[in-house]
Amino acid sequence: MRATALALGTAALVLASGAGHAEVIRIKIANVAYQPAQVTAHVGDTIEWVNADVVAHTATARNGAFDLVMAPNGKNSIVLKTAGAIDYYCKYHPNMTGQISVVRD
Ligand SMILES: [Cu+2]
Repeated sequence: MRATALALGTAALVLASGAGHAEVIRIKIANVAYQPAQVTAHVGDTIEWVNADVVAHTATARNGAFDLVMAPNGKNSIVLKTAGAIDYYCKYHPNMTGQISVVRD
């Protein structure tokens, strides 16, 4: 929805801002990596990690904001509450790292 609003121009973008336009951003986990490793999201958006590997992974925020476990072929999600950059990693595979840049609408 946000990309569509951008394509329609500034007036539409203003109308589209505010509550009710939260998105779900999916991050695939495959081959022991977050794909994509870096995403930009907005306050109110949901981040959903979908694990396509046959082993469990976590998404563990270095600032303590979240600590999720994704079972093999499982998924888990959070809703972003505050703006800022969040670095996260997998507790089982510390080489797995990702970042979410959370901005306000
Ligand atoms: Cu892992």
